[in-house]
Amino acid sequence: MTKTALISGITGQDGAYLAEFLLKKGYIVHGIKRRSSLFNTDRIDHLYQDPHVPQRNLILHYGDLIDSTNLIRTIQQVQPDEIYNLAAMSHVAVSFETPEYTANADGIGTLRILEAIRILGLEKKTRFYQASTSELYGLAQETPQKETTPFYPRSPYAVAKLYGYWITVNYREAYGIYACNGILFNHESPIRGETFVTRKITRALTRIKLGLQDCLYLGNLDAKRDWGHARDYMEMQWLMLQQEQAEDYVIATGTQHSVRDFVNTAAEELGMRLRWHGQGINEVGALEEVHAAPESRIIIRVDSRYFRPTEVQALCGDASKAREKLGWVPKTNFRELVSEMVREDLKSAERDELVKKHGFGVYDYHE
Ligand code: NDP
Ligand code: GDR
Repeated sequence: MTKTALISGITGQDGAYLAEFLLKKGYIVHGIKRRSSLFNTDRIDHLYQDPHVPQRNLILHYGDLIDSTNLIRTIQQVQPDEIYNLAAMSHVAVSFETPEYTANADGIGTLRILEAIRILGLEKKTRFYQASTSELYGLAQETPQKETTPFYPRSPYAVAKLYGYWITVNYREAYGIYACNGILFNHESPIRGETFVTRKITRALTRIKLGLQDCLYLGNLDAKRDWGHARDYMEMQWLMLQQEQAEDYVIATGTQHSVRDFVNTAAEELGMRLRWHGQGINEVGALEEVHAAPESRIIIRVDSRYFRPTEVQALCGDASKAREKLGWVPKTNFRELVSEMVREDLKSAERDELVKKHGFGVYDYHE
């Protein structure tokens, strides 16, 4: 029987990969997208189907996690077998500037969907996936972090997600809803948002290489993360909803790299040789690119505006439970991830280079 899934956050990185994955599995996929003054469906344009086509298997609905009536109506219309709650204000640094909105969308937004399931009497029909995060561990109490590691959130984003995590557990226990938390560690891809550090690096270095940008400004170069490929993590989200019992799982690669390692690996992929000046997060560090220019020049600077009031210094996950119970292992290693991101950003930088060569403006926006 054909299954129906509803994805909130379908226009985001994970939403796009998950929609593609579920469509390949034969699902009818519904997605919630926000109204925006510009088209915001770039990441799913290759899956898009004209609304005038009668038998569509990808259907988009306008909506917002801060609008309960909209969520209830959409869920009532769709009657989904599975809901994947991926929508969130997902940028940790921005959450310090918009803490109330973040709490509303990321915390209470989760409750709104769970309540909609209850109000509509779908507790036995609809399975629920919550996009939880390694940021819950924050000031990590043990390394590597697993399902039983205590939480210590370090940002308004992480605190909002903590509420989302526990309300999911609570609705599972209180009302018997099949509801799971995937505690996912950082996962990246060529369609990662441009202001997350990995994409910011691959995008900037490729543009610097082609002379489209002068300098990349970064914050804490010593932060360490467990970076995986987003594509590898999507099957897990689905698998979690196909088990007999709803449970929570950590998804991670188990390897850790610093922001500095990421920069070095991306530069190597581009054949750029970097010389580092300065150490640590409190100094103004500068890098010199000694390959492309006749004289060496500074191409990366540390800018304290990218430091966070409270930082998560290091995270590394232990996904043994997912491996043992769900048979999951990540397919892409760190080097392959960086290489793919660099390759894709180089292609788009080359397109911009061509545009510039023909006399049109190419603009850069530093957040
Ligand atoms: P993105 O930021 O790429 O996508 C977020 C999505 O949520 C976008 O579609 C965005 O819409 C939508 N959205 C934001 N606010 C609202 C709102 N109020 N109502 C409805 N939709 C909204 O995030 P990712 O794809 O990377 O992450 C997916 C989820 O997984 C998020 O919940 C994130 O917090 C979580 N997560 C991500 C990890 C990662 O490393 N990527 C790791 C662990 C958890 P729009 O396109 O209009 O902005
Ligand atoms: P994170 O990802 O906060 O882990 O959240 P991000 O890429 O933003 O930061 C990772 C680390 O890099 C440091 N950093 C910088 N970060 C950004 N964005 N920009 C910079 O210039 C910069 N310089 C250094 C940060 O301080 C941090 O330590 C991501 C999001 O996808 C969340 O939604 C998700 O829950 C977690 O991953 C797991």
